[in-house]
Amino acid sequence: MLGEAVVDTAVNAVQKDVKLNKFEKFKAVKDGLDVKDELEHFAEIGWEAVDETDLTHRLKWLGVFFRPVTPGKFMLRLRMPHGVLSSYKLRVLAEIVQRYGDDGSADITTRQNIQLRGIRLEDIPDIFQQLRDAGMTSVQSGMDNVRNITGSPVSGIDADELIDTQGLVIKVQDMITGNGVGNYAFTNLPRKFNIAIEGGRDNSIHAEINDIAFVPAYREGVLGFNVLVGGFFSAKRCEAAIPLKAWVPPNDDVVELCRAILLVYRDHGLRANRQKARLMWLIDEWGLEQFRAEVEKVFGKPLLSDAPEDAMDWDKRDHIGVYAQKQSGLNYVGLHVPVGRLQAEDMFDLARLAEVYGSGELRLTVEQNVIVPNIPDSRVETFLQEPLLKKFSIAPAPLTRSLVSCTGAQFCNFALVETKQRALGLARLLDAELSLNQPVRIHWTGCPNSCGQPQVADIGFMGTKTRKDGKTVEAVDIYMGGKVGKDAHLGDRVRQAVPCDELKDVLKALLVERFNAEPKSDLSQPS
Ligand code: SRM
Ligand code: SF4
Repeated sequence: MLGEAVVDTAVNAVQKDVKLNKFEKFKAVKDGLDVKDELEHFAEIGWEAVDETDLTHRLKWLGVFFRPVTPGKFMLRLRMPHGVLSSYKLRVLAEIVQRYGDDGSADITTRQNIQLRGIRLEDIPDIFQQLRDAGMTSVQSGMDNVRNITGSPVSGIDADELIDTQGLVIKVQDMITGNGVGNYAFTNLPRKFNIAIEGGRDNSIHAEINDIAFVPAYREGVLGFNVLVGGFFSAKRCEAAIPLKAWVPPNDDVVELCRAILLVYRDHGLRANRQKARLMWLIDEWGLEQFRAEVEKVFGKPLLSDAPEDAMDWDKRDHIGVYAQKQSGLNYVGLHVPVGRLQAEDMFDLARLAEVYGSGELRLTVEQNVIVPNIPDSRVETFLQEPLLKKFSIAPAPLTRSLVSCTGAQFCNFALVETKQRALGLARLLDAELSLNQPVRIHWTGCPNSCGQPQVADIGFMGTKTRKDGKTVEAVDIYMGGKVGKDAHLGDRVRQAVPCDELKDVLKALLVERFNAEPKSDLSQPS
């Protein structure tokens, strides 16, 4: 844990900066984390009476998001390090959303995490107690904090994995959040911050789009991690992470290097213009060599040079279906959750399946799906007969299978278009009309913030508006060429402002021309 002295340094660094943006100003007045002591009071006075900055900004430090689209019904963003959770935890979350009836639901996010919907502010003190009792936290999951830390969803069960990263991810989260209770050392970063620790061969978590990514690499025969820095997406600029030219062994050096980079970012990151505040902007300003040298100073010992190449040499897997684990006689089964949306009864059912057939554990993927691990060979067939697998299939059609979508207009006030239902409707329609011999990864994002990562997709859609027949209508910019897995790189925008009502024909043509889709010969024939 960091001492008071370091925290003071951060505050001074912020206060010395003369040109602060409005977010920096309100953070300087009161730290976002401070609202943790006011929750009972907020619950008593009701959300309408809460100070506006506390309501719309500071509560996000606790993972509580006011939704202007559904005032009074909040979103609660958890932390699910490595996307691993127990049936017990999932049941607690199911009970929380169940009490909100039709307003209550949950989403699996593009960072292997869970967000709950329909939450009432007056229930937050009670809900936080339930989370604490179940060993969960939502602290520092929004605004200028480190987001959920991602890792391979099959860590520890994948026969081909290089490093089991689960323990490391938890240690890094505990360092950043003060073991889940909140840590003022890292609650005033210049901007949001993403960390990923990959231990598999297939770059399962899009390492390249994180502010810090650890990727497996052999250095002089020893397995550890090459370190990448500065990856991010924003409305203004998208960059893949670049090598820090450093290698660390898979031990506490990972935690200490995260700490060092975060301290350098916190104390020197740019705070004048919020559109130019992510880590890469600091690396640009200083140059990589200076950035690396400053990090090394805080790290407290020389950084080793990087390994000549990383060890991610596989195409990316989606984990949907039945797979043998490295533990003989056990299997993991990946279920497809359409656009990540869960209802309370789905969550109860998933918890039951994990207990009855597996070990009670569940895993989440950045494709917004669920994995049930540790199912014995003898139980797989019965598991596959469970009614929930009709909804959460192990063999979805190719377009539906690889679909990812951000929240969109249903709950997000940044959204320029509705995403989840439109994405699913279109995928299902074209799955019915076209034969494809490969999945096509389609990602939807409702605005240029890129939460749905259209730049990593085969085909990405980014919400926008356009004029058609004298009216403003919902439209998308189209991205193509995102490559994932080994040699990942970002896709580019290839078309602008295609009205959504023309999208079916446009997408169909793209699938035929570029992905060898063929019209199904007779749509009236049952398949
Ligand atoms: Fe995001 C803001 C949802 C992953 C880039 N993102 C938001 C907010 C909080 C805006 C808001 O207050 O309404 C959205 C909440 C909507 C809601 O009600 O759900 C939101 N982001 C999401 C999620 C839920 C999308 C999803 O459906 O899965 C993802 C939650 C991840 C998590 O568990 O923490 C989510 N957001 C991402 C990603 C993808 C990733 O991390 O791999 C990105 C791009 C990568 C990156 O950050 O570099 C992303 N979100 C943004 C940005 C642009 C950041 C920037 O530097 O400009 C914003 C806007 C902002 O921060 O100002 C944003
Ligand atoms: Fe909201 Fe835009 Fe993020 Fe989608 S991409 S969740 S619309 S901020």
